[in-house]
Amino acid sequence: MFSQKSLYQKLDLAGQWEFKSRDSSKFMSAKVPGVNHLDLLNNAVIEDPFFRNNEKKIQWIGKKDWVYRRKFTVDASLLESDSVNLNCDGLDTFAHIYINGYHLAYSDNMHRRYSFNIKNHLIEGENSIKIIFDSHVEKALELYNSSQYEIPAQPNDIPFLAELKDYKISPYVRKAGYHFGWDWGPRFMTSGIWRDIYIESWNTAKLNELHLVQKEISKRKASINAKLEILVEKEKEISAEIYVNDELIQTTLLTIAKNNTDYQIPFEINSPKLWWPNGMGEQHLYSIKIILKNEDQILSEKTERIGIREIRLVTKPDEFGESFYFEVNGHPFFAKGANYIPSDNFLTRVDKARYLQTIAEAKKSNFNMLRVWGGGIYESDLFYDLCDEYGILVWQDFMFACSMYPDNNVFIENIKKEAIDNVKRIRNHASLALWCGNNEVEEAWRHWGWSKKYNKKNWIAYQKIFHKVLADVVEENNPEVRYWPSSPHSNSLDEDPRDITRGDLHYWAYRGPRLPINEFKKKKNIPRFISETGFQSFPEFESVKKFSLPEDWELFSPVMIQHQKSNEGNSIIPDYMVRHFKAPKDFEAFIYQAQLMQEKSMRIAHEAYLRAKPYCMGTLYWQINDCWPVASWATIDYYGKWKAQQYTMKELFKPIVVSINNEGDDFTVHAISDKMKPTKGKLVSKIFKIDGTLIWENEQYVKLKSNESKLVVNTSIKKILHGISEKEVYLRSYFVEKDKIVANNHYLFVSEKDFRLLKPQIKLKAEKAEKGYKLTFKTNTFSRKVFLSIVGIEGFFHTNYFDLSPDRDEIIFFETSQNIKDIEVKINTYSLVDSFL
Ligand code: BMA
Repeated sequence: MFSQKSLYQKLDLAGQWEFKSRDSSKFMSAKVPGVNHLDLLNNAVIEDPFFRNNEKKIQWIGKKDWVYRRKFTVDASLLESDSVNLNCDGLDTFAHIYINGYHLAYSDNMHRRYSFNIKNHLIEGENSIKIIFDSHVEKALELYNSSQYEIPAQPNDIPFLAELKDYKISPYVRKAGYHFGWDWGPRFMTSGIWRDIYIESWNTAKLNELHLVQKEISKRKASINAKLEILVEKEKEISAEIYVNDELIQTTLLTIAKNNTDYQIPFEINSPKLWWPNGMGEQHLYSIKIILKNEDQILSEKTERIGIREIRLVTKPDEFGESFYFEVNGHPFFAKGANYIPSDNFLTRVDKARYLQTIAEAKKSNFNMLRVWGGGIYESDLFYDLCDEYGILVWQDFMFACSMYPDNNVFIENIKKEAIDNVKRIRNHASLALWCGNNEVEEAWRHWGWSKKYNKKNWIAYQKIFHKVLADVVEENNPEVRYWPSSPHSNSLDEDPRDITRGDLHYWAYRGPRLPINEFKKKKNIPRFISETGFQSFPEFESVKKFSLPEDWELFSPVMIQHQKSNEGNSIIPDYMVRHFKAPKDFEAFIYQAQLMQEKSMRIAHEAYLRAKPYCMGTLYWQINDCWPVASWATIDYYGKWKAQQYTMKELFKPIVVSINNEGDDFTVHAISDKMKPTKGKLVSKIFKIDGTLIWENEQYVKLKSNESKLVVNTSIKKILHGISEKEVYLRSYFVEKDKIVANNHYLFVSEKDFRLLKPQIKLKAEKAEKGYKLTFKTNTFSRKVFLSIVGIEGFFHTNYFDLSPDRDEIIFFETSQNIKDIEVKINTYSLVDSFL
């Protein structure tokens, strides 16, 4: 990266290390970045932690101290530098760092980046580094016991699993919340060097941080203020060269002084191309490089990639309460997406391919936003880079979830530094839309009985951390991005966070009293912005097979229970299924129906949110991904398989949606546009008998404004049916734009269990196409939720779990790099009727 003349050097310490538990005498090979569970797995000390009940068997790992070490060679030129630092971008968590036997530092926050001056501790030639990780469990217990009052912890911190009695230690430790267990996640108390570790040396000055603040954006130019944080070793006049997409556009002289780290250089980009979220335009990105030079010697350089855009969260009083919507480059838009949790319990397994898959699939599913949820991690640089490239905005929580937190100076200082580190690291990304203080902490205090049960000092700490410390960090380091104290939150601590007329809302109220799924669409449950709601299901049967054995294939087997972390999950899912579906004939059918149940409830919810536009202006459902194979709210399972709901979200997040609803005797059809410009088309609605006989037809020309939800059809079903049973008919509505069907929806007027499905004969014709196969399906009778699968072949069905109507062929693309002999025979079609007949 640097030319010969650079005075900056970097010595990477990643790669091969050795490790052992402190009480063992034998070192084994380790990989850095990594975590001890993976190193133990690679050395065959433990079995796959995700298989069957293995989670229980390896809780001992968190109770031990772990030692990591390696040797490295330093040459004279590095030692002669003005400054030599050891940088640790991620240590999980309580870590003693030794250089050549010298105890250099102790760190206690997995979310922070540390930099230590080590110039005086290195020698020319061979050196050693050793990091000892104290047991999280032991260390956290010390902190737990030193607290003067009880701090309520997230309900999924399951201490008994680790034989910790009822000591809930998670609030005291700055380690990813989900590592302690969650209602979709196991408890694995990892230790290790989980992000980059390297030595860097420089002379005179180092460009430590670069903040690119967009001042004014017009068609002609974007004015940008480059704020430089420079670590100065020698006072000098140096030059700063600014490159835009590798072209030198400006050189500025800077007089750097030892007592000053902050410098500013304004510059301009002519005729800027704007950055837009997915679905609204292109994702133009500019690479901005700044090189600090002393005459022709390079001192230090830094590159950041930005998108020219303005993002605002608009919260202003209106006739209903207060708006809550995002605006990009002056255009309000409906936020479409989901919550994102870390994609593995062992974080270093989430490699480039895995990130790329998730973000590319979010784009493919017409998302424009993801919420990085507060019980995980501040994501990797790669995650945000991909979000920039794919147009996925990021609602970024700080890493606090469902707990109260300590209020002592050491803790507060620690989280402040954590917040500064991460705000500085993430703030230049085009995709960053919002900083949010925490997940459900205000909600927990006010609605989970905590304010009555626990010491009020918890609430004082809350206000300090989330209304002062973190708010100030954002104000000082990233004032261009809005800070929102909690999710859900209304607009001040005087208001109820569950207020549906302002702020964001998590809707989970159906769970306790098990309210009917139609509750989702009731006006009283539709907020201005839904930042969580969801319904649990299981990964598809082929995925279940990967973590279990045939003897486990039963809902209440010990293994299936181990892979269901919500204590009410296995009773909620069947409870709702019996209301809507006929009894499944076997375990595979059960899993398939559970996915349909999830899809059905979330379709009802999301169609209602879309119909309620522009009152409601966004939905980030819970949750897109899993961190291990489990029953959960995820719509894509741990192995990357899409559940039924993911396909539905892809449809419902399209620019045009047709939504069907019925209350009482009437049914309605809405046409909903998410486009930035007005559009027009034809809305066709047809009611058929199961065998495809047309009973009723309606065609309407519709003009839609930008972001409009329009009621087009409102009529009585009884009048149409003239005595034909509702159990034998279905409605198909579709929107035609320029001769093309752009949205399509099917509707039953009764529950699936009452619908008179017949065994269909589904015919498939497959033709080879570029990158896969074109599949044409025909049926003789209406088929509900056709699930396509093909065992043993890597590939992706662009549509799945679809309704197939005899009046029309369904053409589906199967993407695969394989040439498949007899594909028509190998593709399995399974529809609702197969799950009970
Ligand atoms: C939400 C999240 C998580 C949880 C999910 C499902 O409130 O914030 O805490 O996993 O509910 O219960």
